[in-house]
Amino acid sequence: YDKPTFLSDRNLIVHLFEWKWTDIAAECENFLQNYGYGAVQVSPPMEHITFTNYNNGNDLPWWVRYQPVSYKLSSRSGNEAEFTDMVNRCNKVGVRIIVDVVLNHMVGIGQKKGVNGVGSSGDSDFDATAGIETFPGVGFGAGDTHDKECDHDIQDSDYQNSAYNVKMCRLSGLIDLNQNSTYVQGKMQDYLNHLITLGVAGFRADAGKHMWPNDLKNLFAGVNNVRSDIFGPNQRPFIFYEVIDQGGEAVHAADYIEIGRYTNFNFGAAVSTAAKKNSNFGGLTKLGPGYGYGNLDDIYVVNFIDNHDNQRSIPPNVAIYKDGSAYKLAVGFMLAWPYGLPRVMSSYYFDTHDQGPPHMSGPYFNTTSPTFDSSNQTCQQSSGWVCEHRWPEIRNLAKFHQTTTGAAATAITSGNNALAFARSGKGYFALNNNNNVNFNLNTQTTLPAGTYCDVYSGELVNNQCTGTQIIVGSDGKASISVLPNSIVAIHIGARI
Ligand code: ARE
Ligand code: CA
Repeated sequence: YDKPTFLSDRNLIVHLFEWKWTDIAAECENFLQNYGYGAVQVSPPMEHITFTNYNNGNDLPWWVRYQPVSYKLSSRSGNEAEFTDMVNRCNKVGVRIIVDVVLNHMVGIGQKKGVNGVGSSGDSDFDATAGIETFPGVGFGAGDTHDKECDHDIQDSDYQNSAYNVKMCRLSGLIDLNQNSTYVQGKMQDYLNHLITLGVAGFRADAGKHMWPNDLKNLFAGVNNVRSDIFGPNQRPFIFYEVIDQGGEAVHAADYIEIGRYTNFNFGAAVSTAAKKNSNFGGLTKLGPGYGYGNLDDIYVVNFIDNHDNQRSIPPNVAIYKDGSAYKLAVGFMLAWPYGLPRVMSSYYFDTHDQGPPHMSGPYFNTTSPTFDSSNQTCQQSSGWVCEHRWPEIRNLAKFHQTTTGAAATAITSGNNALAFARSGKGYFALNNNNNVNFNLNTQTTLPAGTYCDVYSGELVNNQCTGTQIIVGSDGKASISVLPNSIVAIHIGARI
């Protein structure tokens, strides 16, 4: 389950948070396939709760997507026909779909609206039916939950003291399902197999920390192989679990590595601390297994700088799109340094925690599409979408990531708030996190002689560099000067 079911030189996920299926299909065709993005993590596709009166009827929070009403493929992102078309069109251009599956729970206690589909209306938003726990769309009732074991919320102290409570009690009021029951497993297997039949490549298991690894093992053992006509024979789905483990807690990410990968929150924390100048970036040249708590072997981790939850913390303890160059340095390093499977976050602009994606007015809050600037392929801010994955520095480092697949990090130079390394024979990367001084290198790049385009300050267009040029001599050496708070990155795919 830990082997990505992606094209072999596209080991990179982009999380198109809250995007519509129709927009993702177009994005695979028009953009992602050209920049080495191998898979899209999509928002949960199942039927979810909906409100008509949230924020005076002006918005629908993004987190309704994490409150399943049924496993029908009908959500704010689109319907089943649109979902199917997206999977087909993305697969056709070699971009896989990873589905965020919410298996830990159903809705928040007392929040049952939406039972007739996302477009339904009528009930008051927080209806007074607390305790009613029937989900006819799936066939779940109170007996399929953990009510008997724990009918209250997980307490903050439980995270330190009780793995049992973390798994058996309610995560912020969400009705907790019993994944140990073969009946419950069967319903979930039907859902997962339906997605596999449609051609998806794998899953992000939401709230993985709140389910027992052994139950998950049995649950996924009953899930089919991914489609052989797309992925080849006998391939298991790729699975990673959302397990937040930064040390000092009762549940450990290491408990999940037999059954897939885990979301490595330690990586984004370490890189963000350096990017925000609270530690020496030069020290990150050791980032990998053994570097601080929780950074397990390469094949077990999905790494990322920020995700849709922690980018909303106040203040975020990780770098996010609002941090400008610090964020570009953090994501740039992630894409250049060979450790784990990276995931790029792609957001919409937000001011408040709950704010939903760009949308039309109620009652349906239909999500509106990103629009693009034809001169530089970025998303127009006026459309409300940030599209970090299209930022020139990030997309070109995504391409660097693709071009350097499999090449070891060598010729490592660690400076004061600066670092540089080669990706043997394929690329060279240098980062300067100082405010005032350049980072000057006269270094072995391991690259063949030639004129290379720095893909951070520009790119290769019509056989010319739109940014800085770097000359590599016949001895493989080059003089490189990295400006403050910047990067120089060259690779064999962007050479004149
Ligand atoms: C919403 C409302 C709540 C309400 C609830 C039920 O905000 O006020 O009680 O509905 O009615 C998301 C949102 C939640 C939202 C939920 C359901 O973030 O605000 O609740 O959807 O709509 C823990 C978990 C981790 C989880 C994070 C958020 O371990 O699994 O909390 N992350 C995933 C998703 C979220 C999603 C859910 C799970 C639920 O990525 O987007 O919630 O499906 C320490 C611990 C962590 C802990 C963290 C925060 O770091 O180590 O384990 O994470 O604190 O508590
Ligand atoms: Ca649970």
